[in-house]
Amino acid sequence: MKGNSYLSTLLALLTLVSCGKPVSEIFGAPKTKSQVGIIASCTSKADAQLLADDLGVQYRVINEKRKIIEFIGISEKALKEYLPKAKLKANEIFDDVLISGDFKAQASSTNYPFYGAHQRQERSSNAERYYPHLEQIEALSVNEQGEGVVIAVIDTGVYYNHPHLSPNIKVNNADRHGTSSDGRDNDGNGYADDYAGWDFYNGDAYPIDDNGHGTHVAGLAASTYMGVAPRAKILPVKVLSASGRGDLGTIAAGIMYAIDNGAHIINMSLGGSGASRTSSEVQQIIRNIQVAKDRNVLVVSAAGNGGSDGIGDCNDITPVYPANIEEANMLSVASVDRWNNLTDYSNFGGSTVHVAAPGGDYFTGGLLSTALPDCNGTCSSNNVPYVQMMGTSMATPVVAGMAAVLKSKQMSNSYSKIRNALINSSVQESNLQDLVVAGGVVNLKQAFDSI
Ligand SMILES: [Ca+2]
Ligand SMILES: [Ca+2]
Ligand SMILES: [Ca+2]
Repeated sequence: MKGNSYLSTLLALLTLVSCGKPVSEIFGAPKTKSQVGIIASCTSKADAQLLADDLGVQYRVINEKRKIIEFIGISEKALKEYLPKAKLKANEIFDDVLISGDFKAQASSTNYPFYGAHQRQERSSNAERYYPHLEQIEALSVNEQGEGVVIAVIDTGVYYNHPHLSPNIKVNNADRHGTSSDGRDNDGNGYADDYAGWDFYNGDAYPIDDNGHGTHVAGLAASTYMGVAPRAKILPVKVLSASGRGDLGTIAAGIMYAIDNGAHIINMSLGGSGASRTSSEVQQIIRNIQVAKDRNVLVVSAAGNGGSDGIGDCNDITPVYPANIEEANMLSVASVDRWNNLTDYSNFGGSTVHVAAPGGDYFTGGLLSTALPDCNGTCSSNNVPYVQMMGTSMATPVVAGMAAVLKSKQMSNSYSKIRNALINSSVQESNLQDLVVAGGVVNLKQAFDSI
């Protein structure tokens, strides 16, 4: 019988291994795409080694504690055929993340109302398969989901009618959109008809995303389906143009709006190194972040993607704003790959970049998250576009979502308590010691247990 013969093969190999057969384990991140393998969950590292030896392939331990192993030099199909025989858990093989490609930008001049929440779709039951970053930060082993917490996404806007985002949009019922709008500022907050956030770039009440960046960011933090905090609310604040550009003054205004309209956490996946700290616009942002601090709001900012050459720079030497604003409520985020190595593009800084989180890499692709629709305005509820993107822009909302979960555990948790928990509970990595203050990669389970 096949099963028995395999069992004996395993036993024979066990002997061979104990007699000093060369191990096939490899260390370090891949250098080329061909060195990227298939991720599987094994019952133990010893099993993985037996399997790799038997198949004549190499393996790399991605997370020993959680027994996540990468097999290099074998197809997913072959591994799937083999794993059940080896009594490993074949159902936990990851694909390289699915779905990528084009998304269509909408015309920035068009105002699409928020037309109401879709039926909530809970987090994907096989989230670790398509959203491996959730597994990487151990988000799936924490039951708290960010309920009651508001994350302001200060970005290119948010496609708030996406079925996996619309149930989580923070709406202002005093002011209304579309046919219910009256052109008046009914709640007296200074913004007429700001039902679903505000568009500071175009100066209107419809912060719909005309780029795609902000929608992707919002989904990583708090999509109902794959967000780190799938029950947190998203406050859309558009400060960047359809091409992803903006100015610091507009961003400063967006920060103030977020503070005044219920944000507990502000996500800023934006920044630049051109500005001087003494410029009036940077000073304005500093003042607004100080106001956020007084109101107990945590600000999570992208460390940056290496400037014009795309190779990560040191923020200790070349400051990026707003990430480099040294206020106690600022948390600056670098990006690591699937193997917890700093990505080539990510900025770093042993004293100015605080934490590192998964942000996608060139070998395995970007993080998968919500995208703009390929229809206009009100799309059908089965139009659920997704796209991959990579950058510190993606690592940042992963951390913002984690902060929301830590906040919802106990709403009285202060920005400093949350920030310290994220830094101090990071999984230590020797190669990140001098690159980020935390010396490792954020981990939601550990942060959650520590707070
Ligand atoms: Ca208003
Ligand atoms: Ca109104
Ligand atoms: Ca608009």
